Amino acid sequence: MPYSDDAVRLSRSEIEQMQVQLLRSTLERAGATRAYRSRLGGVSPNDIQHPEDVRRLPLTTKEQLREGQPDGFLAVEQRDVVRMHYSSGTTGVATAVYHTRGDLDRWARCVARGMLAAGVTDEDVFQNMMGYGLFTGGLGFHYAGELLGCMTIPASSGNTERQIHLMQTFGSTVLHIIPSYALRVLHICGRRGIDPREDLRVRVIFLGGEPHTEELRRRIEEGFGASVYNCYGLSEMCGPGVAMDCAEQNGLHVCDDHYLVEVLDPDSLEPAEPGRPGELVITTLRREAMPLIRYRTRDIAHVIPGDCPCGSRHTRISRIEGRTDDMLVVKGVNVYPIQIERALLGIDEVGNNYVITIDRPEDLDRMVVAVELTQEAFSDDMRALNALRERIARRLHTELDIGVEVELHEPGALPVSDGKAVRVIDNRARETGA
Ligand code: DLL
Repeated sequence: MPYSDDAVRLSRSEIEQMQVQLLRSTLERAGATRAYRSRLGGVSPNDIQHPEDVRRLPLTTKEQLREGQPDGFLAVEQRDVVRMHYSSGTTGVATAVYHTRGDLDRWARCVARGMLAAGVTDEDVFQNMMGYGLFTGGLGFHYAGELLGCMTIPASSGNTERQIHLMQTFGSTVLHIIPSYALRVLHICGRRGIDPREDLRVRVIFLGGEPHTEELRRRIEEGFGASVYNCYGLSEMCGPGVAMDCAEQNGLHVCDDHYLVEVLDPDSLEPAEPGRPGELVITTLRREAMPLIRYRTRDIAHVIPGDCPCGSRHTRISRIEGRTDDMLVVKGVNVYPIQIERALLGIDEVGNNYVITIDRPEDLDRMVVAVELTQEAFSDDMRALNALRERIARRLHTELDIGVEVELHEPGALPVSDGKAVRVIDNRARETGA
């Protein structure tokens, strides 16, 4: 029997009824932990009559999670824990997250739901190119691939030559990969004279783990000749699988039967106006080992109103539009790195890698954007290169409203990482000794 998932057929009211029941049991489980015992403000499970009653509960921050380490948030006996992951510390603070056997099973089902929606079946060869280990990206998709009956290749990240060899030898049809690494693979294919559209069999790619723009998604689709689906998640929840694109590729469906998502104005902490961006705040609904209530993700997105043509009534969110903590203030202006990517990738001559460096020589902020060009655009013609540099600088100026220095590089010249890309180097704190 092919794998199926009935939860995608739930009506909105069935989802909400389910959320109320699940929220009540989450409250009960969380109330037994050291971290939440005295923090729930006397709200009892019976006070929850509607999913919106979650707002009566306190928020949980990354700092609290850190203070509660290693086991303040643990809601089961340690013998019931079968796995621990450690968050990558995108913001410099790593925290342990625990899972029971049931948690792992539900996690695999969340990811499998998104893979199924993208048309993955047991006929597929699934090459999982995300790091295995403490990072949740690899193992998070691994068991979902197996659940669907795919021939699952635990390739992990890195060793690009071998990755390409695996794709060629086993005819991989589905990939899971970090966006910046997908660009790297395309680059190496180009250098080796391999045309992924002709020479590989990849038809579906799941991207996740780091912010990326629609422009970047399109480049990867074109490069591989495959459909690319976005997958969002974070270690504090399960990892990948909190929300994933469906076949419509017009927003990510949250697994509403596992996660209750709110979008809050990060300043007032009140619900953002419908359709307006705000911070994603997530409550786990079924997690046994480590229930989290109203966890502030710092990720910014908006809820997409209206029904999705795919038929699922699970909440749809936009791609992540930034993080509350990745905003840079340069020359007194707020700049989000993703704005820079959007502007750069809208220029045909710009290749697939870029690095933003900010420093403060003589007490004045300076932002330098180093950009790789495409093979076709890179040449010895200094006049043409200067004109291109000016065009890119003007485009960035229009987008950001500040002057930016642009450096042009040949394809493959800028540093790459097998894991999450390091796009921003801010030297200012170091220079001022702050
Ligand atoms: O990156 C989990 C994951 C792995 C998700 C693989 C999807 C695929 P962390 O290392 O804890 O977990 O980092 C979580 O990464 O809060 C976002 O800021 C960012 N992030 C994850 N997925 C996306 C995405 C994993 N699709 C942090 N788009 C999150 C934008 C993403 N940002």
